[in-house]
Amino acid sequence: MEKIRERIERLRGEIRLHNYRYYVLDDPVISDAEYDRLMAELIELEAQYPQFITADSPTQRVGHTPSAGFDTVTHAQPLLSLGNAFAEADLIAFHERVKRQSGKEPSYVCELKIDGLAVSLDYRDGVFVQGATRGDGTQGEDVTSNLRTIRSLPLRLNEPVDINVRGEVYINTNDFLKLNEQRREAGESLFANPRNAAAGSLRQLDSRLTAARPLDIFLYAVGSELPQGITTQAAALDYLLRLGLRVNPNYKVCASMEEVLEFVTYWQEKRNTLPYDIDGVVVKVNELSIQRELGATARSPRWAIAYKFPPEQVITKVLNITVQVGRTGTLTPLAELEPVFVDGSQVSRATLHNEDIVKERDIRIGDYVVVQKAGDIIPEIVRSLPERRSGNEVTFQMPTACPACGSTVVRVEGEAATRCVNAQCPAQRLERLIHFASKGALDIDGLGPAVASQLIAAGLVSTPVDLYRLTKEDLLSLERFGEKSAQNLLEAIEKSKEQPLARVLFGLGIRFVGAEVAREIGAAVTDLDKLSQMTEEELLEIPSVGEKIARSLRDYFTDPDNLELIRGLKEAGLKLSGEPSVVGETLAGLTFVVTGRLEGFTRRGIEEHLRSLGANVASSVSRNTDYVLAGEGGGSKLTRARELGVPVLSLEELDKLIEGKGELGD
Ligand code: 3BD
Repeated sequence: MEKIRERIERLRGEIRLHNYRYYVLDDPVISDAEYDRLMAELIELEAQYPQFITADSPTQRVGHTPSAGFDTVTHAQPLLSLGNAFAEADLIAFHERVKRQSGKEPSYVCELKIDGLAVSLDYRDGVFVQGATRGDGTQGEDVTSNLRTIRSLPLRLNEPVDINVRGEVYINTNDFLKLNEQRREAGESLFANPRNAAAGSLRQLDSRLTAARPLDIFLYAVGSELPQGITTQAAALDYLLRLGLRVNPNYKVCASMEEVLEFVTYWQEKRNTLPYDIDGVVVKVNELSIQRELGATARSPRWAIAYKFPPEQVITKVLNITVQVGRTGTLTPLAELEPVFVDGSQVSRATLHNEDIVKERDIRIGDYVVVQKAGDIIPEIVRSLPERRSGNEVTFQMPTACPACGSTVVRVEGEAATRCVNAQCPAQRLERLIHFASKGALDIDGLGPAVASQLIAAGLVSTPVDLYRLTKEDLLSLERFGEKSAQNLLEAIEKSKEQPLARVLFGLGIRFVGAEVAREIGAAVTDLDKLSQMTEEELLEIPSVGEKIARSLRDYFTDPDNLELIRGLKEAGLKLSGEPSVVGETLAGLTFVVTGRLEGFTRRGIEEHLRSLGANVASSVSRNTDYVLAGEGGGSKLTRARELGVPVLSLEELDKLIEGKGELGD
């Protein structure tokens, strides 16, 4: 018996070593077949002698029962954020600040910024015991079983230490393409990019599914006390590697800021040669003593900064320019593109905004164009390449009739938008319904674009009022609806009757009445009937309501169809009354400073929005500031934020932050 236990131990030791050689050092010393034989023998022995199975055995990577949800884990040491640099000047300013605050001339370690998901791993006596997602930095989700399936994550380290390490879970570009190909064949939805695929995989409740996903990991930091004698970040990375953890080899110790800038420029150009996505470079003060002197703000260390690469620009061809009809009837030209990968996801269409922009940028059907992603998500055409024209390109003409209903379109003098003014236009009806049910409006779960089209196509719904007359039989007559999904949708519709006036008002989709303005109106006016009878002068007294909005509201409430709609909603039992704006908790305890122009918001509007989510809004940047929300033209506040290492967010990043807090996950 003792012999068998020894044999098992030996096999485990060998397999661990080969895992390390293969997954961590990328330098295997035996063939796959030999490895498989060792593994097969271990599996066999453990099957015969289950009393010898231990959790850190290389056979024990996959759990068995899917869990109901993830437990919350409070990180012993919070996972900090990183301040951002977008230009060389930001890195130089960072360097100056480091020198000034520490009185020393540090060296730096540059690391590639892996575009994955930050995780925290705990080892006790060298055995992997728990792993969690970063979450909000303070609390994350316990994804231990899923992390255990990652082959390059050692279940036992080379030394029996107690340690917390941080790293990034990601998926290789090639593995991502293969995974999506498999999903396409299986008729499953595709992941937009490797990052989303990694996030979706790590958050599977059934770790057997995770095990089938090609997740990988790089470690870059120690969250617990480091052993004596390790005095630099470079030595810490070396230590991680010695323990058996996977460290990205492309880091560099730089003696000066010039070398840092060289590293950044080099990888900005060479990022496409890597087998995984990176979105920048993390620059860290190398000397731990200087790191300690500099310390951290509430959110991020003063000794590190993330340089974010500028958006990737890719050339592709405009196959066609089509026109989409929005909910207010606006006709938006859309470029249909030859599909290309930009910053890790496939792009096949880009908005051209309006007629003038198409003219200004001289974008023609058949043109080669430069595409980039604006604010991370929405692809945009930067310019056309007239030098590549063949002469067969076709200039775009805004149609004179609505492509959805055929009625004449109008363009008001001084406005960029061309609009279909037929309120009965089916395309508008659909968009209005989608908008009515959307998250910021009535928030009807399960009523997205696909279901909305189904309802309209089946003739069951034409205006939002019809939603409240839907029966279970109606829904069951639709494809893909079962007993359960029908019941859920009816319940979601019923629940939406409780939504306050502001949301209903926003949901009506009145021109120029965005979520912010609707909130202001909802706080000032007690019910919709009253609002519908207010004169332009009275409307102008509401905060945020200027002449343009007042006129739009008047126009809306003069239209008999709209009055009919409102009557219908009232009869259906919607609350339709105002209530003092409710303060949410999503951003509770966080202090924001706003600077620059933020598209679609007035300064007051955005501040209100932040406050409504529980945030404090301050007027100047200090050590107490958690985030600076910056639009175009932010000046001294931005500089100050960078000096203090306060993270700077764009509107898109704010949305992501809110989403991340509202519902953890991808
Ligand atoms: C990487 C913080 C410090 C230990 C704080 C200096 C913000 C994601 O490759 N070092 C890296 C990478 C990320 C890092 C640190 N080094 N923090 C690092 C990092 N080589 N990606 N991150 N993170 C990790 C984050 N994640 C989600 C939401 C907000 N912040």
